[in-house]
Amino acid sequence: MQKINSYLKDSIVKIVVDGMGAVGKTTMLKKFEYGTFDPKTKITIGIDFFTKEYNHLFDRNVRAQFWDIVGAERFKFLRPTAYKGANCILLVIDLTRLNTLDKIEYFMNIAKEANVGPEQIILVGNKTDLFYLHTINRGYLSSVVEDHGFCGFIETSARNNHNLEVLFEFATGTALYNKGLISEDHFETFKGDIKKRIKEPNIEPDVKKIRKCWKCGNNLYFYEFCDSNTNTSEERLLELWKSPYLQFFCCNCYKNIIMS
Ligand SMILES: Nc1nc2c(ncn2[C@@H]2O[C@H](COP(=O)(O)OP(=O)(O)OP(=O)(O)O)[C@@H](O)[C@H]2O)c(=O)[nH]1
Ligand SMILES: [Mg+2]
Repeated sequence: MQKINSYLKDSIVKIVVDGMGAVGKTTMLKKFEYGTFDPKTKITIGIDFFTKEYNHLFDRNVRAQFWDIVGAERFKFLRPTAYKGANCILLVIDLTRLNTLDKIEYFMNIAKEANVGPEQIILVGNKTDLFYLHTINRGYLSSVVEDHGFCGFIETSARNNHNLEVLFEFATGTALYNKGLISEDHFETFKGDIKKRIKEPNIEPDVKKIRKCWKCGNNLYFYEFCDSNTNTSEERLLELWKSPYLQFFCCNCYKNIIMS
C-alpha cells in the first residue's frame, strides 16, 4: 500500500475465479498482472493466487485476492474450501464453446453451499477476439444472467486486453458491497460507472480480414498479432493491419522469434 494513503482504511476481499477448463481464467489474470498474453498456458495445478491493490476505491485501500481455480473435474474436491468466505465469484465461460455454459448450475450449487448467492456471481464471456468462432449468442447470455439472478455479465479477451481492467474492478467493488463495506447507493452508482466503461467487442469489417502468418503460413486474424505490440493502441494496430506492405506473425511464431 502506498504510504500517502496510509490514513485510508485497509480492506481485503476474496474473489474466486472459476469455470470449466481452458476458458482462460489464468490467462486473464496473468494478462492483467503482467500485461502479457500467453498463447500456450498449462493447466492450473489446483489453485493459483493473484493479488491486486486498489488505492482510493470507495475511500479505502483494497487488496483484492483472486483465487484462480483449475477447471478439470479431478480437482473438484478443492472447490468447497476455495469458495468459503468468497465475496464475489467470477464465473468464466469461453464464448467459442457452448458446453462451457453446461455446468453453471453446478458452480452455483457449490457457491450456495458456501453461502454465496447468485447476486454475488458475475458471468464472464471470454475470448471476444475469436468472434468468428463464437457459438454463444449474446442475447441468450443476457437471459442466462437474468434467469439466474447474477450480478452482471462482461465480455472479455485476455488476448487483446478487452474489458479486463473494468472486470476486475467491478469484481472488487461487488466484493466490497457483499462484504457490507459500501452502501447500496454507492454500489448502484459504481455499477452505473462500470457499465459506461464496458467496451463492445470490435468486429469491424477490416478486423475480419484474414492474413497468413509470415513464418508458419497459418491463417492469422487481427487480434492474433496484438501480443507483439502490447503498448500500441487498438486504432494504430488496425491501421497497421490495413497496410498491404507489412508482414504479420502469429503469437507462437513471434514468441519463438524473440526467444531465438
Ligand atoms: N484467443 C484467445 N485465447 C485465449 C484467451 N484467453 C485464454 N486463451 C487461451 O485459452 C487456453 C486456455 O487458457 P487458460 O488460461 O490456461 O485456461 P484456464 O481456464 O485457466 O484453464 P484451467 O487451468 O485448465 O482450468 C490457452 O491456450 C490460452 O492462451 C482469449 O481471450 N483469447
Ligand atoms: Mg488455469
